[in-house]
Amino acid sequence: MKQSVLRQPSFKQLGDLDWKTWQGKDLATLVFVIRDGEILLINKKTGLGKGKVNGPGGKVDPGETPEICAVRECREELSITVSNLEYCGQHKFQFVDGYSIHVWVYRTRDFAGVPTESLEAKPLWVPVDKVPYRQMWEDDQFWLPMVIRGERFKTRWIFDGDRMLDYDIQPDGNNESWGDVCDPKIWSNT
Ligand code: 6OG
Repeated sequence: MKQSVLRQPSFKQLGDLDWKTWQGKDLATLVFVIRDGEILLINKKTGLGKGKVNGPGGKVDPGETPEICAVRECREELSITVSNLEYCGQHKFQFVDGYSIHVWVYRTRDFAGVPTESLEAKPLWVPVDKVPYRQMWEDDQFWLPMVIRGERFKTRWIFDGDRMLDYDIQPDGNNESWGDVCDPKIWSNT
């Protein structure tokens, strides 16, 4: 009988990797539109994280800047044109199977068009204090509240498939305050 070969991951913790020379195999973006106390999310229908709730975004094409990619992905996935993107932070995701992805995160209050379902994504607006973290990647609960509050970050993560094994979040300054979404009344219970 054929024996299946179990490959042990060579790293499980952040300290098992040399982060100074780390480079993501892919470069990608995430965009969060926030307006009137609500955040625009998607049910992701294709690609990495299919079946999860996430922000619109995707892999950066050759020759694109992350910001141009962010605008293009929002057009392709939701038929909206986002503008005045604010940089929020970046994630270094390392998976134990060897895959890695470096993700730039943006937020904005400004867009044109009506968020419309595509083959890649179905839009959903949710109140900023009712984000469905249990339907999202495990990391999101740690940093998406920072995006909403306007706190920038630099993060590193180790994942085994869907399972988060280790992480580090470093604060990296602040975005300009958005009084409406950072309303203390909304945040008093968190
Ligand atoms: P496409 O396959 O759609 O690009 N992504 C993650 N997003 C979150 N919130 N958490 C993660 O934890 C993620 N890993 C990847 C970045 C992949 C999209 O998936 C996002 C891109 O928007 C591991 O082309």
